[in-house]
Amino acid sequence: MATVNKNLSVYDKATIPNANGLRFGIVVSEWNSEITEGLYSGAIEALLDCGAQESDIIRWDVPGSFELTFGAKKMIKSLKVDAVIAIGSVIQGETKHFDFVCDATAQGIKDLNVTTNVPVIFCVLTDNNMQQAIDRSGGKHGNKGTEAAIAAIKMAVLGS
Ligand code: INI
Repeated sequence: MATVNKNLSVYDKATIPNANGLRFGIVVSEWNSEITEGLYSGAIEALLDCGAQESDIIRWDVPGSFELTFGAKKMIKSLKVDAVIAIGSVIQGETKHFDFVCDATAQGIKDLNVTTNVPVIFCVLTDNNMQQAIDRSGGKHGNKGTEAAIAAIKMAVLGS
């Protein structure tokens, strides 16, 4: 059965590998920056809480979620990172643009996971409205950035 309203910020530290010595890249979309900055804060806090060093976390910004794939690809090629977190927020508007951006972003990140040896974590909120995004970037449903950081640590260890 699907988990209903799982709080995205809850994790059991005892079950998470120590992230000390692992290197993380974080690519952040500038669109809906009030949301993506909340996701970034959640991710950073969890990485540090689990033992990652600040000097081992590299942030790059890209204009929108559509550009996350290229940013993550370039990061994997230019830097030695153990995992990349791709952070974005796409909010439904009046046109089909939402669907194209969401599809391309999800497919692009999936393709990187298939074709490179560095895991790329999908930390992209795809919401019907701003309130849903607020609720998931440090609001009542927790922070998807936290969930993404925990996934990044687990996948970095799996890939190392
Ligand atoms: N990009 C987002 O990250 N979120 C959005 O909500 C959004 N909307 O609504 O248009 C968005 N569009 C920009 C897109 O990601 C690209 O940056 C743009 O198309 C240039 O390639």
